Amino acid sequence: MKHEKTLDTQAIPLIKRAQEQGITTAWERYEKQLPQCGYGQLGICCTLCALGPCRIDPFGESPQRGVCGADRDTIVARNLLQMLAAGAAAHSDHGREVVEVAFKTAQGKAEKYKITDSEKLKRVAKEYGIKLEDKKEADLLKELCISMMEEFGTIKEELQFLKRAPKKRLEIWQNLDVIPRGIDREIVEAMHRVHMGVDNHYTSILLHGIRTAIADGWGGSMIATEMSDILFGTPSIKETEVGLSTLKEDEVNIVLHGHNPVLSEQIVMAAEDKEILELAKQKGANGINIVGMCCTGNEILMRQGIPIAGNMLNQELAIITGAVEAMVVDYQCIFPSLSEIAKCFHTKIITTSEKAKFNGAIHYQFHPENAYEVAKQIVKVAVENFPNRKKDRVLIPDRPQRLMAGFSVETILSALGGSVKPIVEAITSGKIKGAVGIVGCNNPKIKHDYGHITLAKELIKRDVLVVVTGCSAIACAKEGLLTPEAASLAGDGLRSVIEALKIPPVLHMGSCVDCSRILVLLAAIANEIGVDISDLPVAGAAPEWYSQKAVSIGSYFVASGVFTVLGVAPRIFGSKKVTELLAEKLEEVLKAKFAVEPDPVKAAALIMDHINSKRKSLGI
Ligand code: XCC
Ligand code: SF4
Repeated sequence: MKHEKTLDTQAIPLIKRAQEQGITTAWERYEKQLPQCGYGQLGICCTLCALGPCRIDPFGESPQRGVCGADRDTIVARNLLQMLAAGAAAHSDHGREVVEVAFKTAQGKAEKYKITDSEKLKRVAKEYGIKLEDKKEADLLKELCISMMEEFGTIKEELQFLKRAPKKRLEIWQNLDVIPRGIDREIVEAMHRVHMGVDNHYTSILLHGIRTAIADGWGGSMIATEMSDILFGTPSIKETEVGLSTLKEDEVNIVLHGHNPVLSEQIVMAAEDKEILELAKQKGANGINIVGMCCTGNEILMRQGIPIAGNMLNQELAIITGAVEAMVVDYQCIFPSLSEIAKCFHTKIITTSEKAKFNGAIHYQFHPENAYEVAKQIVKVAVENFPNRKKDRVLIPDRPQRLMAGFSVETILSALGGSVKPIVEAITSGKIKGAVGIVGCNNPKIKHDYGHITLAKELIKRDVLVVVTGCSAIACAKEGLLTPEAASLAGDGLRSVIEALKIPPVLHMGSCVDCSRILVLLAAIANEIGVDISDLPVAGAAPEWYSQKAVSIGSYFVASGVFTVLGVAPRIFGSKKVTELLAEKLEEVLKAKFAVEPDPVKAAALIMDHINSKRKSLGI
């Protein structure tokens, strides 16, 4: 079965159904936007202040300046920084929320939460210079939370986790004066700089973008990952299923969508509550089926082995199956269209975060103190909604796909016998040519999942180990690339390595904030060889990115020394200077740069050239 919009065979019948029933999805809404504004695409439209909106003539005619006098370079750079700041803020605010839940846990105010990985707690506390002595775990957690909260403010001069970066990378950051001082501070300063009449030099604006992105990757996101591991457990290998077919005909289906694991973990527990299971039976259901969506889905997949229904462009389709009793959302990447689509079915859209409310949704306010109660209420709402499901309107696609996930750095290291040495040896011997992180979203500008899957296949075929996060991981999972059997698609060298370890050629490392795990892994490999990350035969790619968070992720990859290829053009081409800086000049200072290549086959070729040249420089 082929389709022009998606590679996901399970999505096809639902896209068709939507068209037949006159339900609009992101694809049609995108088409209705065409042609998208040319000024906007080039980044030369400025709406920052009320002297505007202003735009620059792309062909050099008049006007060449906004009312305030800003030129195209300033406007493009400021727009980009504003996007990046929103992305860094989203990741970091999520991180802060996890720390807040941990803090309440340490104080005994959030009784349903507990410390799950106490070894990691000790390890991270030590990194923060906290004396372990014979402190109680709760006290240790409290001290760690306070230290992490300080990272957000202005007390410190540099973030703790930057020390995880190779020495050479730290020196590069120091010389360029882009060491982040505090996570919130850099984000606020970014917003200050984009105010009319503040930072008007594109280089200065973009360098602060680099600083803010580092504060996300080595700060807010890393804190989110580490603290989630401490509270909910560090992921280990899990096998389960992926696709819209994970929804069940005879059970209450609850989809958990968004990014933060703090409530979803409780919902997973609440769905096992005897009283509620009994109620489900009374309502005629054979059980309660929890499935994930996007990165909340990735979080509970990585830690609890919960099946995952799909990625970003699957969210509307899940409702269109007619089989979802409740879609529970926290924040980020949740289409405002969901409550409209839900009106055509019996599905209830349940919002849970004070900062992410939706028209037409029911709101259940989550607090760490009452999390389990709220979780139980939500599950109950879903169960009670089961009899409203119209059986003749249910369309659940068949053939779920198996997958293996849970590859935290800890799990990868333990699979390798405790150190990165075996990877380094495999890379040195040439069995593995290099490693590439494929990350990021879906975007209707690119055929759904095509960018991720094609790039991953092209790379593993050429003996490149691929690691994935976010919606990219889910795309690859749907194609079966996250199974050990996918070794048959790998080149001989890579195949020999992964077959011995019984792991897939594409390793699922987690959610979007878990791109920080990729940084930790890269740093470990670089430190083992005694080089910088930029010396390694590695690259990053975001073939179908859309979000502001992806701008931040791409930027901290490049800031960390990783050549990064984007599949969707960023809105910078209205400024030659900004484009040159990001695609060329950054290399001189950061030893890494961006490239844009919408065709994943060509992107693979670009990446291979890069990997081969790095191998040559290393003399391997
Ligand atoms: Fe969102 Fe994280 Fe992008 Fe997917 S990948 S569309 S950001 S859910 Ni991070
Ligand atoms: Fe126009 Fe300058 Fe205001 Fe932007 S900041 S809208 S370019 S006047």
